[in-house]
Amino acid sequence: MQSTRNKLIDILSNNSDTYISGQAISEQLQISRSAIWKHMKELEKDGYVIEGKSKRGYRILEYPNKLSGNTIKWGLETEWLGKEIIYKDTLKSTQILAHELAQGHAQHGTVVVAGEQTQGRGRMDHTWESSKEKGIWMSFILRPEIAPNQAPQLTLLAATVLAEVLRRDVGVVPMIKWPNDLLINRKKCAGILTEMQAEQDQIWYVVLGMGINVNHTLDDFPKDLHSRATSLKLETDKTWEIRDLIQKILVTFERTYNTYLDNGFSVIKERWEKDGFRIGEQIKIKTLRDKWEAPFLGIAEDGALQTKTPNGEETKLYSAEIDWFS
Ligand code: BT5
Repeated sequence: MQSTRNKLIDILSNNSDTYISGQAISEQLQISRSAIWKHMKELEKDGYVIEGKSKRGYRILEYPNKLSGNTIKWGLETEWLGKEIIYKDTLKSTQILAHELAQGHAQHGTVVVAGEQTQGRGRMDHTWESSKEKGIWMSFILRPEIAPNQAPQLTLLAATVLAEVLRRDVGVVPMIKWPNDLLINRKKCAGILTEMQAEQDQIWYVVLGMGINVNHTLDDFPKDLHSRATSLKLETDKTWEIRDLIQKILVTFERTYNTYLDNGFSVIKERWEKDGFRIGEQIKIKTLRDKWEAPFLGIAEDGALQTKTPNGEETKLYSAEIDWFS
């Protein structure tokens, strides 16, 4: 249940250009005018700047700089993604909380964001470094009506979304390394982790996590990542507003996801392959059992890596590392 305070912020946010009268707020929230006034004073203590004019009403002039569910929602132009945003200063992992919420019936499009993660995770129990307020650490809860074997397509879809935002809004040249890395100048600046709960032919839910290094300097990374990780700040010499980037990602993700549901994976595949790292080249491949070199032929309709076995036969791989850093 949304608190009265959050509902009040929603009402004010939806009327950001105009004043909304105390009477209208009181009717919508079923609370007295003096209760509204008290809520406004509390919001001001939290850094909201609210203008109140007699006869006209209230409007928000400024949101607090600090990230919160409400500040991320302010001005967010999506229809379903991020209608519910849960923000925590510190979490073990946004994936863990998102799984808990999804099992408790959180709605499709719920977004979990953390200021820092103490146990951020990658694939196969890898660690994901998520230093405090330096990056975007967030997970989406999705309830897609697709078959479980199509879920890997969502990782590739998310990668094309990040590539689009990085190119269009940050002005860098991104490359997508199969299946889930975003590289700038051959260094990793973002990773995606898709996890799901499913039964034979039905997905219960997907938790899609994204970690993006935004305002890190080199010292914010552990030493072993210095030669292979990067951030938007390191690449552009600019400090980026995290809230603004989150909104751009949400809007672009929602649009791309809708396109995917309407038109299928082929549009995403085409976009992915345009930015795909080392497509057509000879790559190093590592699976649980084997290591070998083979050509990267492209990605299959189901998101798998198309390549050749050590014996030279064409094959599809669903889980592997390519061109890892040794
Ligand atoms: C990934 O795994 O790249 C997926 C990362 C997903 C992180 C998000 S953050 C929000 C959500 N909550 C979570 O707990 N996770 C998701 P993988 O391909 O396995 O890559 C992990 C490897 O990347 C590590 O083993 C390191 O070598 C490297 N690495 C770790 N932290 C990094 C960072 N901040 N930047 C670049 N590389 C990093």
